[in-house]
Amino acid sequence: SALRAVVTGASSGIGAATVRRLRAEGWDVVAAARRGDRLAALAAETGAVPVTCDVTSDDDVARLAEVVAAQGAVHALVNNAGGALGLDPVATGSLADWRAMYEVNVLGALRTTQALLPGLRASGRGDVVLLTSTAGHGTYPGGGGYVAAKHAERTIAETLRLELVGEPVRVIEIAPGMVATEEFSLVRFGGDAARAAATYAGVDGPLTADDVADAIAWCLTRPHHVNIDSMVIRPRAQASNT
Ligand code: NJP
Repeated sequence: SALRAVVTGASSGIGAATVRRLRAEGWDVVAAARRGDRLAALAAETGAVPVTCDVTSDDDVARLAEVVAAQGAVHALVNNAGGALGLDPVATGSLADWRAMYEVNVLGALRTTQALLPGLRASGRGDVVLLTSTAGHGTYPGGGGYVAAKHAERTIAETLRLELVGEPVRVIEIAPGMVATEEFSLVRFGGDAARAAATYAGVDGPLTADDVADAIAWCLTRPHHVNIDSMVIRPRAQASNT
């Protein structure tokens, strides 16, 4: 029978590309995010099972775990829900923005991982993927709470991997640089996707969501004794951690 993956933040960007890629490779996929209309369209297109779920909600994540358990064995959780909600200097950054970034990037990934881990262990072939960032491998002025949250998420990945040694669950960190998604255009270009695309058009452009989905799928399809601990993927032109 097919392997089954759960992808959070599946309604756009890297998450949606990962759902498409895994479906194309024959996986059963549960696609989770808050925007139900987007999930319904993705489900109609790909055959993924849509679950409306805010990863900052205990109830929503518990329900997600119930839906997944009802589907059968689970083999991969892709913790992709996240993003930068405000980029400000440390001196003036809003505590509300920092809190929100920790809620989704750090505690959201933690909550979802805790909820799905029993199923991933029980299947005998589990993977936990965490989408961090090049921002989690350094820092930059103005990166603020996003940098801090991605460092925290990365540390969770490192620690969990050590804690799971001897168990049939791998932990894989994927750290992309600039990716041409809605988040990217919103944070860098005030939501002007056309200007974002024009600025980065050509060979020195940002990664595409498909580039990152390829990397995720590659890590997931290595023989299960091979753990790709951490993969940093940047566009060639990106020299810094921004
Ligand atoms: O962004 P975007 P990306 N509960 O905005 C969902 C990291 N990254 O694909 O809930 C559940 O297209 C949201 O769905 P919805 C980044 O930090 C990116 O670029 O319906 N889901 C949407 O599907 C993030 O961890 C870049 O609004 C929640 C998805 O998250 C990951 O890549 C660079 C949610 C975000 O999709 C995917 O981001 C980098 C919640 N509470 C790292 N809140 C980059 N783009 O340049 C949000 O280094 N979502």
